[in-house]
Amino acid sequence: GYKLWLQYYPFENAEHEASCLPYFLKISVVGNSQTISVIKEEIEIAAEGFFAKKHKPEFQQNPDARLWIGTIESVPANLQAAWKSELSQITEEGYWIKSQAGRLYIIGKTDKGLLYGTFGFLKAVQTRTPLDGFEILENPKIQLRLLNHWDNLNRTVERGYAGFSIWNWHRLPKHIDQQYIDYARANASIGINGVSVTNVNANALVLTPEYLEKAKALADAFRPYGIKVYLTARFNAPMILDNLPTADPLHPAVQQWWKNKAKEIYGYIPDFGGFLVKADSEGQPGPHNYGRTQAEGANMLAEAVKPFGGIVMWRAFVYNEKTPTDRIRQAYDEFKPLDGKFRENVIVQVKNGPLDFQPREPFHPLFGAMPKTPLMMEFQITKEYLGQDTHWVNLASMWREILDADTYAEGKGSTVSKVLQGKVHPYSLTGIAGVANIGTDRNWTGHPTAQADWYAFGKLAWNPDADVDRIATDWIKMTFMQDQDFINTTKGIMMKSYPILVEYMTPLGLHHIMARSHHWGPGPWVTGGGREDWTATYYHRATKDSIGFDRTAGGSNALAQYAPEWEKAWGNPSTISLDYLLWFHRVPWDFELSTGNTLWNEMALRYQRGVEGARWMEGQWIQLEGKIDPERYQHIASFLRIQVEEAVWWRDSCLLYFQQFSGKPLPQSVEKPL
Ligand code: GCW
Repeated sequence: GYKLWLQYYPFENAEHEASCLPYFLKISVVGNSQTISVIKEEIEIAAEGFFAKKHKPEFQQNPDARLWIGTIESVPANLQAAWKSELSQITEEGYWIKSQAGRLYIIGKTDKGLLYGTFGFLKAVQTRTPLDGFEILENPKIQLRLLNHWDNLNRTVERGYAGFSIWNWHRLPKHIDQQYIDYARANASIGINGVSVTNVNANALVLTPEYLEKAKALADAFRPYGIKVYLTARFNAPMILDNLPTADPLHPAVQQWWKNKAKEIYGYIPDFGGFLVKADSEGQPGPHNYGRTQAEGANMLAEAVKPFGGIVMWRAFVYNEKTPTDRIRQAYDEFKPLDGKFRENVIVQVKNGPLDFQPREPFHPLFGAMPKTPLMMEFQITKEYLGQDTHWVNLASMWREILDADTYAEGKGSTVSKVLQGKVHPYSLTGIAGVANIGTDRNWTGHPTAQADWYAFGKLAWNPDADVDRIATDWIKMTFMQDQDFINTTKGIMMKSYPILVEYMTPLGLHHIMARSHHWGPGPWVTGGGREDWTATYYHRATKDSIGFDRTAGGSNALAQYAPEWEKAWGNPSTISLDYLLWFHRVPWDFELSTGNTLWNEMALRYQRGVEGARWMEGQWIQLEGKIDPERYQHIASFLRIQVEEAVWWRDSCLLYFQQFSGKPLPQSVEKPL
């Protein structure tokens, strides 16, 4: 599994192989840069796989080559004129692949576009798309497409389930591990153009010369692949590193410290991307410590990196457990009034939902609510709350739901996807970040199928409107094989996996009923421990009569943070989508739902359905034995066994626990708890 989706399997069909071969024999790549070298290398790696080492590509400057790769200005004059309209549509990182008179042209505005175009071409070959007549124009719809690593300098990974951090700080800067290069190739192949390499729970040490030298080595290794390095900034770094008495963002000495620091960083990394900041949340220092706003904090850092073209990604995951206000409304309450107060090189990074990467949350109400402040998405690719390393769940399905959600900000159709693209409100910066699921495990992601989440993340960051069914098909073909049965069965599992997981973990809008601190497995009984909001009872509030969190006007009124259309749709427990019922409402156990079942029965039936779904997934996979290599087959099969057991564990413990309140028997079709 180390090769991810870049397996470049040999052709299964001799005829198809013969039709592709000419494009690999004589290739013309115009230009000369590190990125151009990387393009040639990748074609060589791919050809070695496709043609089982039988043919080696030859690169020569030859306008008659069957595969021609070059930037717009190097396109021959006669074609320039004929292709004027298409060429003018290619944006900075975009590309156009055009088949003409038996030749294939990969054209970009920049070398980076050519690199993406090359991967686009190789993907077509990997998915066995006929090349004769092939044409595609691709421009990214989002500018900043980032992985966020929550990696600590001691190589532990916060919420990482795939081993340790791949950054070996001890061996850096002198040793550049092959894994960094393969990581960069994988990222470039899906259009990721930035990585924040350190945890948002930040260690100021990364800003010292010793570590900047190491970060520079990573940046140098990633640059040819079009990937910029970003660092997390600990807000009180001036105090920690240089004994300043304060980190007040309005204090001139603090401002000067950050300006100097930015200059120092750019001395090491001239194209440093900027800072990612978690402030005033879960023990992290921030502007609140000095009575300042999030905007004042962000702007100070923005001023520091501005002269060098850097940006600040300021996280909206800000809440204070000591305030009695419903935790999920705090970020909106705090950021909404600051709309328009951020510098132009600040983008606010918002999690997909208002709580914390739960299996299912409604979209974050800040999306659509900040017309004058660019917002970017933060998805979690690592599955902190979704079974961690052993559960198979296709996260793209969840992301699709969020991206398609309508904010109604500028009328119907103002989807989260459009907000992110700056199409609802004109944003000067656009971005999507994903918390990486990568570690030192030989297959990178722990669960072999979690590679699909990394892959799909990149694809959706490039085009948030992309079809996730198609993404899954491509991933399966490139990662495993072309066999139609295998594709159908595997894709069937993937496309159903998300609703199945939600049903056995948190049906009907239940949330944060996981075990304490590690967040693995059920824990609806969790209480105490000094943090009320980290207890399950804070969220589900089960009593003998009812269950759920009232977020309507009669309760915390978090519902009012959404558009009136949603207030209407979600405001009534009889008509709200059952997916969000207990997120917004407190509902009596014998309340009759639109399904005709009482709340209690529906809950029990959904947990049961979730378990049956997990068993179905295992049953489907088992049929594929012998189709792929035994290693990956077995790995997934044994994880599915764990997934089924844990689905039963979730069902039984949640139902037994909640039954103490409901006092009702389980419906007949629900298995008796073990
Ligand atoms: O999801 C929660 C995690 C924390 C994390 C925090 C955050 C990095 O439990 O481990 O800290 O969110 O997003 O800041």
